[in-house]
Amino acid sequence: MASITLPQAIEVPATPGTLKLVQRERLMIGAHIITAMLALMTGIFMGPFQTFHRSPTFVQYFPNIPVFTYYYQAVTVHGVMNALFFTTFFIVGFSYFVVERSLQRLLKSVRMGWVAYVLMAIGLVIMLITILGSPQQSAVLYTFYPPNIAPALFYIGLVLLVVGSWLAAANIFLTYQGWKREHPNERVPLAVLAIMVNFLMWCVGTIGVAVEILFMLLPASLGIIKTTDPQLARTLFWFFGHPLVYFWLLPAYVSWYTMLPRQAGGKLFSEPLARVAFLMFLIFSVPVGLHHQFSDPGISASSKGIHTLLTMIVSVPSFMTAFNVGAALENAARNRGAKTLFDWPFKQKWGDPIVAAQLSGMLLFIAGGFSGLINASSQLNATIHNTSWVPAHFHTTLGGAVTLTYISILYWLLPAIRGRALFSKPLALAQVFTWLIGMALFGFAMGEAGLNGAPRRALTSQSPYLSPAAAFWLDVTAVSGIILMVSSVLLYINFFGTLFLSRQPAPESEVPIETVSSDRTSPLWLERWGLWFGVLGVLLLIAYGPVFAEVLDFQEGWNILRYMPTSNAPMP
Ligand code: HEM
Ligand SMILES: [Cu+2]
Repeated sequence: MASITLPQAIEVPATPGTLKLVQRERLMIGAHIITAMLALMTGIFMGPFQTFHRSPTFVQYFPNIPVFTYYYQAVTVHGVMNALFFTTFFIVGFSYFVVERSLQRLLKSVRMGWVAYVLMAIGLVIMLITILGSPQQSAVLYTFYPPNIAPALFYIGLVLLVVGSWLAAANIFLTYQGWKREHPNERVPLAVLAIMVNFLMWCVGTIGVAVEILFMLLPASLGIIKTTDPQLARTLFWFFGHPLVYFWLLPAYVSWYTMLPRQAGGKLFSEPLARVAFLMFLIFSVPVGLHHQFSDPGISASSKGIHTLLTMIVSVPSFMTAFNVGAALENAARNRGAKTLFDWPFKQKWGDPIVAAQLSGMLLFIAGGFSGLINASSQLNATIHNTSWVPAHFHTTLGGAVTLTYISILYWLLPAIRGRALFSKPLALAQVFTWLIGMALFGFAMGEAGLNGAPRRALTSQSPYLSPAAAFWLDVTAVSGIILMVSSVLLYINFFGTLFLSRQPAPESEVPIETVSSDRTSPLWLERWGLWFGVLGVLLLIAYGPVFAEVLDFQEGWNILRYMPTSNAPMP
């Protein structure tokens, strides 16, 4: 396993004498990561206040909690900025870094990289202006399907984000293709295989949302069409919505599989197994969207059953990951002197924020993953559907595992790009543990509230029918909100501190990225993308063919002219 040490700038040996260009690369990755963190800052700023507004006791004692007055505006800003903009910017920047570093070559086109960035950034600005400028009209939430219709600019912001991400994907594919041409008989490094899988899956999944926006939402918003079909729109949205969650997760897996073993001082158990896991994500994470629509009428139970089955299958590569990465961590602990059956989790580098953040993320992911299996089974889903159990689930997965892993990446990538050491390691450690405790409490309390009937997406402090048990757990959630607020402040002290105040040079540490695959045993056909696309196509046909036949309602003629959208989100 070769590795490269990181000087002030990213030097890509394959292109000697182009340091200026290389500097520009560094700028580009930096621009993505910094923009991502600014989007997250706007988004998580809302989070604690949402927990306060949902807590009956909190509102009783502090009736005039500041920050926002219209609840759905806050939830929209929070969801859109965190789940759509922060993630996409971070993933694109990190993926560029991984691909360039692993393949030892520059991106195919720096110019295309900037065009993509600018499109996404304009999308971000348009989106923020729209949500802040017209809170009632644009509070359609990050799931934005009809009947609520937002101002056209909301959708244009989204289109720019998606088109930008497609350009980024094309850039990555072309870079890979260039490498493959020069190395036809080599296995691509695992991290790059995973990034390829992630963007291929993203390109397929985003077709759903592109069709929804271009043919339904945008024309409705502009008044070109007067009616819409929420069922069809929801189906198109969730065709995209589940690949979306894996789009967030796979970069975290890249870190767990290809960086954490070395950071923790161990060795990955099996690289071929990891490759198979990523390919399983490619083919199984798209044909499962109906698990978000178990309560939807107009879709047959058999289709829902097929999607349940496929969802259970897509949990298999996650179990494979738990085993593979778990074994790597055990190996790391044995190297550090762990002897007994159960002491290896304690013998990890818990004092290193980069390792601790990922381990904490994994702990949260265990809870989040299992709660996901409950969501995914059609019958159990009925008990938790649209309750606060659901945000509990995705704050331990997305807000916990994924976000903490991105933060761990930030803690080495930002210094590498800025050329200055992380502002404060102890603060970083405190941030990681407060986030772990805060999200664990948030997950538990919101989950309990949900089981006791608290709805999600509701100003529960005002609801007359809240059970005492639900009210209690929502109060506990507000406590988790305070802890998470502290953690967020620590995060941004370190972020801005590293950018502006840190004076130490970045450590000449190794960036944890492999440059050649150490794997000599995986079959090369694992990289036959045409084959995997074929398999995915067949699965999609089986899983979605009947669904679209149902929602498009061919029996009564092609009927999508059923519903008059109201133009406003619900009023407070
Ligand atoms: C400071 C930490 C955070 C707190 C206290 C927090 C709090 C909340 C609360 C209370 C809700 C529920 C709103 C409702 O259903 O009425 C919510 C929703 C949500 N949160 Fe967070 N959150 C935090 C961080 C994050 C992060 C880091 C992400 C993603 C990267 C995230 C993504 C979401 C999403 C996607 C929703 C759903 C919005 C919707 O239902 O439309 N949150 N959050
Ligand atoms: Cu899903």
